[in-house]
Amino acid sequence: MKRFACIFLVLVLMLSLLTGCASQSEEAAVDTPDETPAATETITMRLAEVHAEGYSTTMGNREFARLVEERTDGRIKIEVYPGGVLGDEKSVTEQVQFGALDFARVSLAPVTEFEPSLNVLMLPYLYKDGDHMFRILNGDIGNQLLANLEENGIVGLAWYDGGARNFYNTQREIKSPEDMRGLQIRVQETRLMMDLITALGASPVPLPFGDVYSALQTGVIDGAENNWPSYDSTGHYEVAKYFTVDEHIRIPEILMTNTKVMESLSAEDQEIIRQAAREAGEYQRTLWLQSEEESKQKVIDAGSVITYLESNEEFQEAVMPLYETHGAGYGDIIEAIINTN
Ligand code: BDP
Repeated sequence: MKRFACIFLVLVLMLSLLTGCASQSEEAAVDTPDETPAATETITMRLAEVHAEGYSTTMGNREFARLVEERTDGRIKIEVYPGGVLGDEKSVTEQVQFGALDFARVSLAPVTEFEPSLNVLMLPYLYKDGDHMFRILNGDIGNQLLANLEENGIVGLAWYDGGARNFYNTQREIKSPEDMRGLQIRVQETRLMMDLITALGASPVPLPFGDVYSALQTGVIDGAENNWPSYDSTGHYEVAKYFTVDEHIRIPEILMTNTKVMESLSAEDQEIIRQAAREAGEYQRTLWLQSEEESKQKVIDAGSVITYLESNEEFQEAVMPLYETHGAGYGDIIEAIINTN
């Protein structure tokens, strides 16, 4: 009996060694440009998006998929899954990192949990405006920080616009940080955003984007913060009518993939993907600027109480400690961003 088991074990071992070799040679084949998927093979990939159909980022993703399919003569199909059906942003970021998902368009916030150096691109009151942010993202600083992401198995393909974020709540007009005291404010599930709320004297409640509406409605939270189009598209304006234009932060948004997914494609297809993503990013930004205006008008017409601040100095002062905590070690980059026109 014992001998039998022994022979069996040896056989199993030999078999596993043999199959190990086979998959290795397959892997080697993937690295050889000539042996990447045959030009006629059709590949279907998935892209995750939390926003609904019709939102600018979803439309950008659809444009990305269209361009890739067209330029590869239908060999690469990208299926876009909007509305968070593949998971919240924290989860899809992890899925892309592990290679379980091909693409995701997310806010940079969940990505900073893997690569903290990216926090430097989302410090409060860092950019003068959206154009300034895009000059940084598309310049040396943006490229350098994106390269850090590759060490985590993630390839950043394009930047999308997410505008400036503002506070809104169910309770009262916010005219100064003083008015935020005691409010429970939902934030994205990342340290920097939690610290920002604490610095302003309110209590942060980290929650996935899709849970915010009901949390506002049931009073689990008093408020949240986001850009005009998200405040509109999610219907948050229906339940939290006090909106303050404090523009405390601009968080870049990113279309990303996994390094192994990219490496499994021919150099030519990789370039098609990169180029299509860049064009989709530009397209999204055009749509973004229109949607900001449209959403603003829509929520005003629906009765939101919009508070414009004479100055946001008090907010700026209160959040400055975040430059120490989250920007530590990146003083040069911060200075370079501030000094870029
Ligand atoms: C929106 C972003 C989206 C984020 C969401 C949030 O477009 O990527 O998930 O905010 O606050 O503005 O979670």
